[in-house]
Amino acid sequence: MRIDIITVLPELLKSPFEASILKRAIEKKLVEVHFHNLRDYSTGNYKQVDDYQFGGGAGMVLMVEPIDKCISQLQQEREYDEIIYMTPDGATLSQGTANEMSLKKNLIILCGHYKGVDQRVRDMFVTREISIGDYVLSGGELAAAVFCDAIIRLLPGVLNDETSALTDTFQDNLLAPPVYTRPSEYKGIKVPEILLSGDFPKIEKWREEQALERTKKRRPDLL
Ligand code: 6GU
Repeated sequence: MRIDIITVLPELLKSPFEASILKRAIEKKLVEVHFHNLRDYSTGNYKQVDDYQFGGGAGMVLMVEPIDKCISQLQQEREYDEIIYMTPDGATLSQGTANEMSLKKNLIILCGHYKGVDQRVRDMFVTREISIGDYVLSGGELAAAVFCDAIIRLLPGVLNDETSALTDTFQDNLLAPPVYTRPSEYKGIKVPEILLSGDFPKIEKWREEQALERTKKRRPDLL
């Protein structure tokens, strides 16, 4: 998989890719992530990438021309499966969307900023608009990092234990069951006996029940 991220703030976006699972995925060449500073595609002497909105109103809008130049250049190099615009008015990201996007080969992710991008960018290029929840961030960069993490960890070979993404919360529209590690008793609180029993079919059944119970209690909307 290859991901190209277009942003006015690459420095805000880079560090999540320099640690832990994402770093290892890149080192293992399971994914390539490229950052494109929109300012490098601006025209004119002032490297301008944003401007006031027509009709008046507070807040700047990212201009169509630099984004067009950047996307068009990328599209000359390869075909993209999706051009995704990160925006709070997009469709809320779900595990299903993450699963679907993890199967794609080449993605462009465009990070909004200020009041967002000129509507013509969305009309001309964008194939999908994604939000990470009903609250507003200062820009699409942190949302893009969240989105990338959600898809990269699903790529084959990224997680050590290949099955572990399958038991994640949300993978069956259920929350994950409780987990424990040593010691088996801490300050008088014991790990549920069944987990120490070695009876794996029984343990599996217990986990399913716990997952269902937790989901009923905390997220009945998922059922
Ligand atoms: Cl994708 N962008 C911004 N700016 N705010 C958000 C978001 C995205 N998703 C939730 N809030």
